[in-house]
Amino acid sequence: MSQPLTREQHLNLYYYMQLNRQLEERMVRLFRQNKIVGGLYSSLGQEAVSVGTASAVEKRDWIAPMIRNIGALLVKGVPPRDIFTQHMAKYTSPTKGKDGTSHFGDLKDLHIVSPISMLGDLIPVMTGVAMAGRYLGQNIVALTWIGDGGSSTGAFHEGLGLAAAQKAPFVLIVENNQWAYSTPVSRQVPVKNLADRAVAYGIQSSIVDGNDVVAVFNNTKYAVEECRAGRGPRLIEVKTMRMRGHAQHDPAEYVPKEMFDFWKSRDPIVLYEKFLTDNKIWDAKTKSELDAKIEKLLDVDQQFAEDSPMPPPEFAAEGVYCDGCHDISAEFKRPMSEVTPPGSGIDITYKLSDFPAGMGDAASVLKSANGGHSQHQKPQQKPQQQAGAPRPVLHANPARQPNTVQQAKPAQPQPAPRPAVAPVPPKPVPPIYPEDEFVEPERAAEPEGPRVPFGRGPKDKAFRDTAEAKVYSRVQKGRNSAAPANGNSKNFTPKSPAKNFSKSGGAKSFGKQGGKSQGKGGR
Ligand SMILES: Cc1ncc(C[n+]2csc(CCOP(=O)(O)OP(=O)(O)O)c2C)c(N)n1
Repeated sequence: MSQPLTREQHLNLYYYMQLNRQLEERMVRLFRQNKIVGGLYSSLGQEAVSVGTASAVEKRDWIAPMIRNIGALLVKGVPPRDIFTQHMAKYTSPTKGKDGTSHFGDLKDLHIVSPISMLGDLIPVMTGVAMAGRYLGQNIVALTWIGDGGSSTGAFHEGLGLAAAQKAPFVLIVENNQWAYSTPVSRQVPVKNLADRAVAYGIQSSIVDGNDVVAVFNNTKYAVEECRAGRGPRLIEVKTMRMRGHAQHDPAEYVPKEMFDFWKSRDPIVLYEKFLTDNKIWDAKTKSELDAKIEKLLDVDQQFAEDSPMPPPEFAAEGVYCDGCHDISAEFKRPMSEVTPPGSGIDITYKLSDFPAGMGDAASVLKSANGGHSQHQKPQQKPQQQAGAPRPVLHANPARQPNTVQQAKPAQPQPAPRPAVAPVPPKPVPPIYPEDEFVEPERAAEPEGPRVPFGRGPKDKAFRDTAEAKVYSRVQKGRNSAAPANGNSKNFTPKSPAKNFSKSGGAKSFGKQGGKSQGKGGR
């Protein structure tokens, strides 16, 4: 885990993070020139997550990136031109212009499963990939990413439950970038650390500073090794920050400025440049050479994409259904006889060694919980955590505290015999985000009683107290059959109430018109 990186590995981490950033910056410019056809989701500030995690898997391993993991595609070997052409929907793109974002993969060589837009679905899919790899004797690890928002989907939990029960060699990176669209984590998840969700599935997890690329790399490498040794799956929560809106259309005005300022001071590339300089891993010349290499590559690939044609119209009808385009077959790395009958035959009856004590512990747990008696007893209350109690501090260097929060410390692998670069002493990092200072925006108090199905502004509140509102809400409930407050159900018909109670008209205009409406019939 704490094995020091070689100089080449260090420089590669920088190269891919910077390539990731420069590529996306160019795509933002292309978007503004109206040359990007699909959505563009920035990973600004999250480059260390994509690059650090993807660098920790091997060529044989499988990844399934999400929208903010362009860096992982680059590390796995996808050339920038594929990402340019894909977003510009060019005929030269991996999907030949049929998709405008990053819905493409490479099952044959690079072992990349295409993103699935339905958040969470990649978790059961990649669990399946991990299980298939084990079945075929490939000794591979499967890895995917999920956002903080995506960690609340059903598929997340179903998939993780399956992975845990099957002990699948599967690594799940929970990319906690603090926001799901405009919803902060604290408003959609009742736990502080998303890594805690692993506890429910009995799997190991850790928390890492997602802006420290070496920490991300080391932690993921360890998780991958654990999986390969048959001790998976593992969940890693990386704490980072989405430094732009959800996509290009979103200026993210709901994010407190202080939060951006805080995370800007922790920019992963700036931090890593300083690290490389302080530890004499590079000098100014090396940096400018790497930067020039990136610029040259992007110049060529961008030009290629811009010069590429759009797909011909008739192509829209082609490739809709698979007509044998996928030349994929199971690659057995073990004798097939091991997994086919009779070799695979098992005795299907379960055996209990010492029932009831051995009955999955249920009987013994019940016995001790009841103190040997059968009646129900109150479970012991856990002491409440005191407000203001110290929060767990994250450590930049996982060597110091590999599973940085509550998990058991794993065995330390032996250091490499001759490290190219001396290991860096662990340094404390500031708290990831001063959450205690995060003041929620003021919200109007929820009104008591039934809600009039319109706005919730002060005007609406005033309206709610009026007699018309009470009548109206009944009419809405029962539509035309509802009786107004005076019991005159026959004649009461509000005249286009929704229209009248518009922004311009407000409660007043509805009050007047609605109250007077005494027509016939319904709407
Ligand atoms: C099952 C599902 N629900 C809703 C959406 C729409 N959607 C796309 S991205 C997104 C926000 C995701 O937030 P998060 O998981 O935190 O990832 P981030 O965008 O921050 O990287 C939502 C709700 C979806 N794609 N899939």
